[in-house]
Amino acid sequence: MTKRVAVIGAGPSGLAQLRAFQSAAEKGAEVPEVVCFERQADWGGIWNYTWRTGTDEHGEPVHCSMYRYLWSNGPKECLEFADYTFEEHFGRPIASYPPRAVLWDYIKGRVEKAGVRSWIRFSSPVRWVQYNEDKDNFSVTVQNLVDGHSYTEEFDYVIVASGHFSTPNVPDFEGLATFNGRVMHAHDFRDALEFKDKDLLIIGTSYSAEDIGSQCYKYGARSITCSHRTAPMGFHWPDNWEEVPLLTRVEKNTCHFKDGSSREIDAIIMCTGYLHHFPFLPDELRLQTGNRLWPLDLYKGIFWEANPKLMYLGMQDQFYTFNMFDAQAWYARDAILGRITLPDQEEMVRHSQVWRAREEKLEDDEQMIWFQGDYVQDLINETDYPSFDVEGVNKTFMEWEHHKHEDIMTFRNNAYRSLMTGNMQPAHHTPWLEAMDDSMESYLASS
Ligand code: FAD
Ligand code: NA7
Repeated sequence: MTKRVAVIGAGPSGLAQLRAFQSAAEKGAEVPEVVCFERQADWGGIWNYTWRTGTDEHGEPVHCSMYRYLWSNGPKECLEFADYTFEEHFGRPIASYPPRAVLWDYIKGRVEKAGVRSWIRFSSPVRWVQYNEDKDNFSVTVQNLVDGHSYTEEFDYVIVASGHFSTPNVPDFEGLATFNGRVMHAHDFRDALEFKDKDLLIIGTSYSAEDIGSQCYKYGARSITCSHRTAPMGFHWPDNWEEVPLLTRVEKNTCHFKDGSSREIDAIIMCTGYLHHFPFLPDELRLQTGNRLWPLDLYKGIFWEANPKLMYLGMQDQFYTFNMFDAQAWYARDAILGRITLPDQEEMVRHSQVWRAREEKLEDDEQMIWFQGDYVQDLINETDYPSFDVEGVNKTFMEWEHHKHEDIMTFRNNAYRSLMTGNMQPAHHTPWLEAMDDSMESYLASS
């Protein structure tokens, strides 16, 4: 009987899985029936923008954490698909830090070409997954949001590709209930113009803090104060930007910090990260981890060690994104097709511990990038995913880091060489700080 594979989520990771199976089928392999369940009405995961926050029209939590005017936070040359280049999609080289709409279009282009949309059931959140010991398979319970009907089907394999930057981690701070202004998490941030002429407090020091702060600066915030728990970001910030220690207490509009200083603040945005949240998985199948490069319990960063018929894609913290999800999806596919034999559980655990021990010694972003590059290389060595210059991608990431430290407000004006086509990409027609229109038409216009 034909095997069945359930893929949960049609974001970049889930779509990578569909493309992996389709590409094997195209080359003549017999592939299982693949059914992808997607909660949203369209594909692209977090890149599928909505103005909505909170709950959607069906009462489901809104998945989108992206916002207007979001431009890629790393060079597109580092995330390029090895089997579908930007030049193939856009017909020519384009600048290196595309806005969200351009990247969404690129993600969609590959899977439209592959013709896998019919494999996806949209508006279909997975509600529960249960392993059936007697049949060695899974029961997957899904709700069709359009007609409200719930149903259960059996699958031989389940691949969790539901993302982990959607359920906000929201700490509490003393006195917040007295604050006379907007308090929100990055997940609900949509438009920097809301904060024009405001004194803004941002809590956190990672990508969301850096980028949301930069957006608000670009669109006219009066001042930006960034509060850190561990260490400041340390970039060369504009004059109206300051880094302070952790918020300790709020009294109406006065925010007090750990060093005894205080500021008058109009709005607070918590850029405090996200939770790995899988309400559809029972304890024995559920990954429990923080946002890190090597979560435990996943052999090769993919296979649930206690039951490797359950797989996870994209659950790591990410420097590498789209092409890492591809590397994982091709590997998962080959395990399902029997082209790769997995070791026993003891060996899987031992293997993961070796990678974790290495991860724990990493001291800075550069080391973390080389680590994740090694991981991607390790995966692509064993499949027919088109081999690409991982070392070259690492070096492009190094340039990116260097450009950010040179000037955090101009790093997006740089251009890089595609590691897939070898072609140098053009600089964008307008410096990022002056480019207010984030539409695809504007980005692709020649001047
Ligand atoms: P997602 O994109 O989150 O997709 C998961 C999908 O699963 C969603 O469509 C969701 O609806 C679906 N789903 C969830 N639960 C269920 C369920 N129970 N049943 C059915 N479907 C479900 N990466 C970059 O490379 N460059 C960037 O510039 C960049 N910027 C980012 C900015 C922000 C604000 C955030 C939050 C992330 C950014 N990322 C960026 C990282 C981003 O996470 C990845 O690019 C990528 O979207 C991850 O893909 P994914 O498929 O794993 O997860
Ligand atoms: P990250 O990268 O997981 O970073 C979370 C940040 O939140 C980090 O600076 C943490 O500081 C900080 N944090 C977490 N909890 C607290 C509390 N309680 N108090 C103060 N600060 C806290 O999440 P991001 O949203 O920035 O990035 C996620 C993805 O979105 C990323 O891949 C980008 O592509 C876009 P810490 O250093 O741990 O002290």
